[in-house]
Amino acid sequence: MTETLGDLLDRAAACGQRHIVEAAEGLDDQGRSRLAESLARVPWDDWDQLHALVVDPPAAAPPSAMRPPVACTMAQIDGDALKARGEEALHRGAVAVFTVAGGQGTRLGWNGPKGTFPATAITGKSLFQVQAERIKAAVSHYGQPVRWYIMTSDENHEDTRRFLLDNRCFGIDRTHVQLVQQGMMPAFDATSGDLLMAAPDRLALSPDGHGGAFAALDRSGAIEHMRHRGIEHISWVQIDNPLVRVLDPTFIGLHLCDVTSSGDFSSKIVGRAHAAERVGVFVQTDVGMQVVEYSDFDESQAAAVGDDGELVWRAANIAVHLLSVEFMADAAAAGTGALPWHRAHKAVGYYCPAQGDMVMPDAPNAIKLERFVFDALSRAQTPALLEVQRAEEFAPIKNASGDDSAHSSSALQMALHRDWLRQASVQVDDAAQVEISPLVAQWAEDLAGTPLPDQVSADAPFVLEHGSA
Ligand code: UD2
Repeated sequence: MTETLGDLLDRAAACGQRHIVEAAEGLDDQGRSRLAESLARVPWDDWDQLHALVVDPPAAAPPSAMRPPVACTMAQIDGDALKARGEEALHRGAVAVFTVAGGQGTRLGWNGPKGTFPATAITGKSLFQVQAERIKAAVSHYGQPVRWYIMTSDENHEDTRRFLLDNRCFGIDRTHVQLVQQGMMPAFDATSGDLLMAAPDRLALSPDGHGGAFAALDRSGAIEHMRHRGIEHISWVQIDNPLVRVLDPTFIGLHLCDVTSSGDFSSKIVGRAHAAERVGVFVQTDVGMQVVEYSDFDESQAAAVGDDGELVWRAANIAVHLLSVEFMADAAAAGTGALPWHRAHKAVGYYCPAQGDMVMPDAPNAIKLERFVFDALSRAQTPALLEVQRAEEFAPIKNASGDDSAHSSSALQMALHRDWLRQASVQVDDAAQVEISPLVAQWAEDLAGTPLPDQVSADAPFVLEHGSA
């Protein structure tokens, strides 16, 4: 039963949020209904716990008794056998793709959903188009429709829907694409713990973290939809990585059949590039496998080097997972309390009722709370890790410049595609600008049988598109 504005304002007052009650007094009917919508997003029943987490957080410390996790490498596994098992699942239509794309992408400074960002080196295909083409390649290869679930948030849901429709889902049957809206959480004043307002008639809200996916998939009926469609596992990928192999039969085979895997939660890792790389790290503890986020690792620990000269904590989380539908259903049934809230200290502009104006702080003034999917690892029986090559699978676009930027990602994409052409005995200039569509190849061996020139020079960009000579 939805609470009225009066009920919600009573709850706000009981939680010491009088500034909101006062703001409501000056609103017209439209403003009052907008404020009611905002206030309905606040988990009032958890107020005391959340307020304490904001104003008096427990000291963050990585788990005790950590040790590096065991991961499989491509050299160790029977790749052909596992690939065959993964292909069986794909031929059965048992695997769907789940793309988390609800983030605000503020670091990129892009005005729109991150999935609309032009990501490929020469043709500038959007991140959504790249993933759509990878899905299309699998559909034509395995002869089965692939369901594509995309997580959005209030901030980008409509724009995402419009973009995909305007682009006719890049050739994917639109009935096979389902947008799933995640929950939102209020932003809190970092000092007082008071709710921040974005305007006189609404709170400052932000997406509740990709860990909000379990509740979102359950609430939207997507889990039931998957069960009904015979989907048993989802391939979980982030929208920000144009090299991500959204359906990798070898990884699927390992997840389903390898002795190290209970088939509920598996992940890909790469070797961490350096001690300061902003990625989470998989660790093994006495209570199971966990990911320690880069923000929770102290510098000395993050830089620790073993006798082999490698980083001790090198198992970088590239956010490529396989989860069983039943594992997700159980995680959703465990309720929103099953995953811990993580605090992010950010600068958030807010409406100040006392001044009757917006305040735009330079320094972080707010606490945002998010849930992370990898905190569900503790619910998995034996999660499996597969180490893959960074150069082949990881070129994220997160920042406007520097590391993990569009520039660094384009360079990595072209280096990989030049390497594939060389493996196919093409002479390629080091400075050649090349782009190979996922519809042509997602692995080097996919180029077998594709007509290729003897050489590619730096004189003109070289693009291999589906159907191009
Ligand atoms: C994430 C991982 C980091 C590493 C890195 C690899 C976390 C907290 N950190 O760093 O360990 O794996 O990726 O590239 O995951 N998203 C949503 N809803 C939200 C928040 C995020 O859909 O409420 C999506 C977002 O659209 C993006 C992905 O999740 O695709 C990660 O975004 P992020 O900014 O939370 O994490 P990031 O990229 O700093």
